[in-house]
Amino acid sequence: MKIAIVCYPTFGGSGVVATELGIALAERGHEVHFITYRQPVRLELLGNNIHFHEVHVPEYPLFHYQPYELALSSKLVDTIKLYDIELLHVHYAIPHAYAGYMAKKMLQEYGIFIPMITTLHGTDITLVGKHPFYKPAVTFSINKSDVVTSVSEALKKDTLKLFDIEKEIEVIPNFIETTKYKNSFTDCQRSMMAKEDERIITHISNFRKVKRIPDVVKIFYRIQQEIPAKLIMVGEGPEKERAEDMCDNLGIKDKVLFLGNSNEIDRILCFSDLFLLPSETESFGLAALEAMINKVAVISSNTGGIPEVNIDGVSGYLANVGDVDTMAEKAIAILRDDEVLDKFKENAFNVASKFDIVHILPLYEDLYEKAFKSR
Ligand code: GMT
Repeated sequence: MKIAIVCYPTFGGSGVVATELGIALAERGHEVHFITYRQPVRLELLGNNIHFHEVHVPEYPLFHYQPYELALSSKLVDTIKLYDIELLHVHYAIPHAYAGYMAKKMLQEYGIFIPMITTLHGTDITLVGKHPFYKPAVTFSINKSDVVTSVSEALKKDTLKLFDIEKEIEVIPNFIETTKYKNSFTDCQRSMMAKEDERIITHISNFRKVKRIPDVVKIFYRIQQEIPAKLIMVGEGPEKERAEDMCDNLGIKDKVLFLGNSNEIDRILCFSDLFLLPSETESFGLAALEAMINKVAVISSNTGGIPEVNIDGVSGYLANVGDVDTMAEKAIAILRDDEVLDKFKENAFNVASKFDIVHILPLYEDLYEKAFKSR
């Protein structure tokens, strides 16, 4: 099938899911066309059946806001016509499903009928989409999609609660390619990061408020009072400076490494013992899944879709949002004993394996087939 994928190309779960899905579809013989404003961060290899088309938005001084949706829907029309694309898969209701619907309508003028799949990732629903300024457009875009998917049962429930949805929502979780991890890294450079007797705690995110970065620092502060440990913070975002100041004020700055954005998170996760994800809300928590497949136990909040991924008492522990005391206490319980830690690490890997792409990809392909046939 010839498939167009629209996503946000930056660091962040939805872009990663869209990119990995596109790569896997291309490996299965589909022709995949990414259409977005920049080459997606994890899309390194372009080839015969994997293409990237950049959306350009000309700057015009009269406009206070440059019209990205307009440029995107025009680019969709041109690309779909030029490459005879058969199906459009947009990740994020805002503004992608909205622009996709316009493209669909314009294409009908040329006698082209293309089905649109919309995947909801969370921020488009729980954080931004529910705002009254966007709500009518988001509701409309979801209802006008031919197929709608959400990345967790929790996100499906939130969507149905927040919007008047007439469409069936299919849950297709985030996924991971386990074969990549079977033989794990042979050059896992743990000694560069910590001493032999130190545990390594990791947090990876885009450092937005929703990630509750101060909680990460507070949990680590309590852990290192009991157990020798280092904290590795990966990512960039608005809360990073505050976290750096906190570490300085708490006198732990020599135990915390801020690494910035990384394309090689597996190299960091391979020597990590524990992953912290105390988010305010999280539709799935792809970062936790990526940690788990690298045999890293997880301490997280019990919000949104996280309990569908991190299983309490098995792959780690969960606590209420903001309950840093319980999170620290549970973290220490896992980290204190080698045997306990090894058990949680092994369990984390086993739970993560259930989200292998081999189970998830056919779910998308089935939906594509159905949508294509019902054009
Ligand atoms: O929260 C992020 O780190 C980025 C965000 C995004 O929009 O890309 O991630 C969302 O989509 C991911 C992929 O489906 C999910 O795993 C994340 O949980 C979700 N983030 C939130 O719901 C806050």
